[in-house]
Amino acid sequence: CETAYQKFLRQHYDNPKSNVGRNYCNAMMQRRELTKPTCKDVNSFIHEKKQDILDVCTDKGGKAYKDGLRVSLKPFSVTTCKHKGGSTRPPCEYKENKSERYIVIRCNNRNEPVHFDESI
Ligand code: T3P
Repeated sequence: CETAYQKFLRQHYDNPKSNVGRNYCNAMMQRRELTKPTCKDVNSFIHEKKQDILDVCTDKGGKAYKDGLRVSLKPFSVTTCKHKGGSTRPPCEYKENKSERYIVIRCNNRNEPVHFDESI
């Protein structure tokens, strides 16, 4: 079954950024199974190398932030998808915002990311 780290990758890792047609968020949220049974409200995809994301869990690429979270030392390319509102049942309509931001994540005791908290 899916580990917390595998779930993090499914939900938040997309490098290089997938070519999925007109509406990146509508396609990716469906493809990564974030629209069942209801539309996930907010979800971010990171367009950086897997090792660079892992490094945020260590001193190499990250540092301690509040509440046991970690923040990246450099800005990452991130697309955040936000549900447009209306019905929370599929089909889900998202707007996208792509920018360079510091990512805030939680890591497990094996220094793997398991939760995306926010980008700042
Ligand atoms: P998860 O813990 O499965 O990674 O905070 C609730 C969820 O919203 C959490 O899911 C992460 C997600 N989220 C983003 O992906 N990007 C954001 O910028 C914010 C604020 C939340």
